[in-house]
Amino acid sequence: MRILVTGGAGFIGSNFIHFIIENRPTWQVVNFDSLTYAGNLANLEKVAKCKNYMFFRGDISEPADVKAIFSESFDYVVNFAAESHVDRSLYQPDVFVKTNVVGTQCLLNHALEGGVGRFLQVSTDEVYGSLGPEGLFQETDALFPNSPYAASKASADLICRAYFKTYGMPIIITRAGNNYGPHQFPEKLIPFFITKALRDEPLPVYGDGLNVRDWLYVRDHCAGIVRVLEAGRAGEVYNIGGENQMTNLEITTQLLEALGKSKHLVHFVKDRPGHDRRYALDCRKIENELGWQPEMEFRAGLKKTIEWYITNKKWWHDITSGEYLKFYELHYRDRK
Ligand code: NAD
Ligand code: TDX
Repeated sequence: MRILVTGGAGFIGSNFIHFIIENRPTWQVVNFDSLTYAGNLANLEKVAKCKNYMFFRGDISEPADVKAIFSESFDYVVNFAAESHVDRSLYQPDVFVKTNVVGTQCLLNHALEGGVGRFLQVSTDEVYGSLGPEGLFQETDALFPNSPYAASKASADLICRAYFKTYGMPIIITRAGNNYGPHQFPEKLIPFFITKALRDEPLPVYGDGLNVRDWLYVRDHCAGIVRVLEAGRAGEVYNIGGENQMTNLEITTQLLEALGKSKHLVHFVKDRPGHDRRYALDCRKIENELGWQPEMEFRAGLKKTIEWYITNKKWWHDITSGEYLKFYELHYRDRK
């Protein structure tokens, strides 16, 4: 099998490549990534010399780059490449439309021309919008995205659907909940708070801290994607959730306890504009049809994640001293 992984230098993409090299050692993996602020080849140091792994730097929204990669054919394409941080999308929505919408369409176009066995679009629960206190998102629900990020991912999902219906392309969409685990860029809640708490810096909890997310350990997500790729039905959508709903405040408290840090580090700050209240996924389809289930219990996953950030301080020191801080200084002063 030859598999093209886009966005493989990011958080989930790099965990996915490790998962494939370990669990599908006969597959040839090509990683196609433009290396934005979130892409980091240090995430792939352990596999860089493997004979069945190759890196190609390119942008999914640049037709010449995409055409070049599709000069070879692939059995599978998995599209992780995206701008992925909601807060950034509030300030730079244009970049999100370019990569997440135009980029996905560009990839689809060339994959269609080149022929591909299966195209898997990695999507998110955010496309469904926000839930009240009850209920779960179903695959058949209408899409009501609220942030520019969520709207760009929903648009990509719709373009995928159109390529399946119109051209018969073998496309499958997966929609996952909030991932956590090693190698996550320290702008997302869990690694942001771990790296801040380790420096005894205040943890900025947005609003009342009672927004709920469904947390999924990244390795469980990768296993779910492989299951869908190999056994899912073309044209279908599969939710992949951790079945673990928690408020941001619960996460923060557990994290401080695990690190042995004071709860006085919690600082309530101005809410994120358009902040979705709750996400939660109904995962019966992937469970009943494909036999996938999340395996990692949250406390154990959080412990593993914290240990990784403690052991890999250089990885996040290199990041938090660079471009990322400049973005925060520019846009986040008014949140304090
Ligand atoms: P990430 O921001 O850590 O990584 C994104 C990767 O894509 C980076 O390596 C970056 O360099 C690359 N990239 C960005 N723009 C590109 C472009 N134009 N061309 C080529 N490469 C480009 O993101 P992540 O958290 O690993 O998320 C991966 C995918 O999973 C995204 O599509 C995201 O929407 C989806 N997703 C994420 C979560 C989550 O909790 N992180 C949950 C559900 C779905
Ligand atoms: O400093 C913070 N303080 C805070 O209270 C940050 C960074 C976040 N939050 C809150 C906002 C959310 O309610 O924590 C929750 C999680 O925030 P993020 O980590 O930014 O994730 P979220 O906005 O839920 O989106 C994530 O899940 C779906 C990923 O970033 C997306 O890529 C994925 O599609």
